[in-house]
Parts: sequence; structure tokens; C-alpha cells
Amino acid sequence: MDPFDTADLQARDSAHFLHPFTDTKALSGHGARIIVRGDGIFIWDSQGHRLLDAMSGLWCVAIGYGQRRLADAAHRQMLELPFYNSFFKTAVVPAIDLATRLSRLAPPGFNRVFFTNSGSEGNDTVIRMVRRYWDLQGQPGRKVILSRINGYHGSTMGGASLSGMDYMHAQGGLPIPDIGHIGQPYWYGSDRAESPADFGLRAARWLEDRILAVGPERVAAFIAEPVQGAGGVIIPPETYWPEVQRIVDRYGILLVSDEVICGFGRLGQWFGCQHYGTRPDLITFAKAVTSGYIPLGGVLVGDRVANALVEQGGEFEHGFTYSGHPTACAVALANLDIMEEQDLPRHVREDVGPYLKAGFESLVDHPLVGHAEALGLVAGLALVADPVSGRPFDPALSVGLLCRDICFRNGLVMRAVGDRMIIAPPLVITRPQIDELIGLVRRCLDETHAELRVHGWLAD
Ligand code: PXG
Repeated sequence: MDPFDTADLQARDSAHFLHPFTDTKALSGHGARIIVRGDGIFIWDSQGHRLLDAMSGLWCVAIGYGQRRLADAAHRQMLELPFYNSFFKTAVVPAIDLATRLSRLAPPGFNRVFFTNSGSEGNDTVIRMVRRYWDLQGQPGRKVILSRINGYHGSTMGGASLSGMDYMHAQGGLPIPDIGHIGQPYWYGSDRAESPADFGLRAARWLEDRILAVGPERVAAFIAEPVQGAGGVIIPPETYWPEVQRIVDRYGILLVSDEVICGFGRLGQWFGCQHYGTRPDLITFAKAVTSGYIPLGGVLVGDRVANALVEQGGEFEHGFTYSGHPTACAVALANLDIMEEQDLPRHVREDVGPYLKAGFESLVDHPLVGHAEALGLVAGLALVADPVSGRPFDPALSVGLLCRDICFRNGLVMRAVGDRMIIAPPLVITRPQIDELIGLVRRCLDETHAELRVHGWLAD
């Protein structure tokens, strides 16, 4: 019994729908898995399989699926005023309420918000705002924005340029001018000759080296995720962020915290920068601000930049039709109601975060796992050919993708980034559900191990 006629859906999918970041021809060969329903931390496909969604949709669904209050908020707002713009001396109530609410939730000194529809548009806004700021300071030569290899900041021309993925730059002549990339603070991926603490300091100083190489008078900003998400859940050593803060302070450079993943409780604080104690000037957000129920993103603008833009700047020639979309903002408000009522950042920080860390890091005893770490509700592990030496697999074997497919078959959504397996479950997850999750991960690692042995890809 297949009430959805999966074969027909798959055929029409491959005939008409160009998926993001997808080899359409390869996908057409076996057909997409069609997801039809969600409830709590689980989703169901068209053939009735239940999956534990340990990726929260795509780092979005913080409050879990099936929360009626968000649907009701959208319904109410659509009947009242589905859309109006905020361009020509007008404003809509939900956007005002959300901007006020975000200013309260944000770290001190963030009193203004610019709304977009996505994280990519948020980071394009950052590029324009940063460069405008320096123009207004009488330093128009400060144009260079530094980011990191394997950082992910989106897929628009600006977002993809900031992103540190060379395979993205290879398509479309990117990056745009005056963007530079430094190395990522991935201790396990280094030669591990130093302690994580020493490595963290050295990785932060790559920023200083680059600033000096470019010329401090040309550097406008440094943008980074508190924990790199799409780059493979790269949790920096504790020494990293304080040293970065020292460096940006020393050269007067703006710090941008891209919190599209780390914002709204994921690391156990409302914003990831609060976990690390950094003081960014701009914060990009998206995803969990609405738990992904409706698209919304934006930039929290700290007083340093906001005061210049507002007091000296005149008109900022930038904006989107849907900046401050009333329905999206109404849904965000309902989402934040739930987050605040349940104090989800604290639930992550004091309860499920430490519990996940203990369970997930115990996987390091598995013969396929070289390293496993978690912070808040993000976690990543490295699949390796030899856990003692940390020798990686030949990338051509695509061991991560093999493991991911095995996870799907076993009812678990876990993502592969190369040979790193990563999770970011909904923040509402409970301890028993974490037990179920870790049990599933272990079973999938066992099956991956068995399959690799059959292929003869493991030393005996
Ligand atoms: N910044 C960060 C840190 C992100 O994670 C964006 C910006 C762009 O947001 P939009 O809303 O424009 O997609 C993101 C998005 C993955 C994956 O493979 C991650 C994202 C998007 C697509 C895939 O993990 N993050």
C-alpha cells in the first residue's frame, strides 16, 4: 500500500524539480526519498518509514515538528494582513514586535534588526553593511572581509564568496573581490603535534597573519560561525575565540558572528557568541528563529554599526520585498514564545546538552571512530581507517556517504561531511530520545564497519 504513489512523485520530481546542491542525473537514477509528515523529533516518508531526524530538518526545527501554535499564528496573521512592505514610511506590527523581542534576547548592545528571508541574504546584507560602515568612518579602503576555509555562509554570490568551499567558488567565478579565507580551527584534522589549546591559539593567529599580509588599513571585518556547522561541526579549542577577539580588537576590525546554526539555543545560550564570550558587532541569524516553519533571516546590528548607519548614513540602499514579512514574523514570535516558555537554551545547557555529550563522546570506543565531540546540541565524529593512528579513509571510497545511507535505512537522519558524521537534533529532544539516538548511531556504525569489511576496505 502506497497512498502517495511514490513512483509517480519520484518521476515528476526528477522531471521538474532541480534540487539544491544535487547531482540531478545521479538522483534521478534512484529517486528521492519523499518526506510527508513530521511530529516531534520524527519524520515519515511516503512509504511509511519513520526516521529520527537528528538534523532538525537542516539545522532548523528547534522546537520539533507539529507545533500547532506556529500554524495558528500564520493562519491568524494571513487573515488579518498576509503581507505588507516596510519600504515607504510604513511598518507592520509583527515586524516591530519581533525586532523588539530580538533586541531583548540578543546580547547587550544589540538594539536593531534588519530582516531578510534567509541566511544567505543575511550575509549579503552583512557585506553591504560592513563596507558602508567603513565608508561612513572615512575609511573606504577597508573592504576586505576575511572568513574561513570550510565556513559556510550561504549560496548567493556574496554568501558563496564568504563560504570557504573551493568547489562552490569553482562554479560561477567566485569569490567576488576583496574576500579572503584563512584556515579552520580543526585540531583533529591537524597533525595533532600540539595540544588543542596550543593549536587553538595558532589557528587564531592565522587571522592576525592575514590581516598583516593584507594590511590592517584594508581589512573591514572577520566573519565566522562560533562552531562551523556545514563544514563538519568543527568545535574550536577553548583558546581560539578569546584570541580572535583580542586580534579583531587590536586592529579595530568588525567581528561578525554567523549564528544561522548556532543562534537560538543550539549551543546552550541564546546566541553562540555568548557561549564563547565574544563581542561581535553583527550577528547573522535564520533557521531556528522560526524553527524553519517559514523562511526568515536577518542581521542583528550592534550599536557601533547601527549608530553610524542611523546617525550619519542617510538612506541605506538595500532591502528585500519581504524584509519584515508579517506572516513570517508572526510565526517567529510564536516560535520564540515556545522557546522562552520552555527555556530551551537552558534545557540544552544544563540537561540534554551534557547528556548528549556523554553519550556521543562514548562512541570514540568504536573501531571506526577516531574522534567524537559535542557541544550543546551539535556533535560530530570522524570515521577513520585506523582509530589508533587516526589514519583517514581514501576520500574516493566515500565512507561517510555509505554510513549516511546505512543510517537512512535504519531510520536515522545523520549527515555526512566527507568522513565526518554530524548531528544537530531538535532542542526539545529528551534524555530517553537521546538514548535511542545514540543506540541507532552505534548500530549504524556497526553496520558500516561490517560493510567496509565485506568490501575489504578495512585492515584485519
Ligand atoms: N550561514 C550559515 C552558518 C549556514 O549554516 C547559511 C548561512 C545560509 O542560509 P540559507 O538560509 O540561505 O540557506 C547557512 C545555511 C548543510 C547545509 O549541508 C547547511 C546550510 C544550508 C544548506 C546546507 O549542512 N546552512
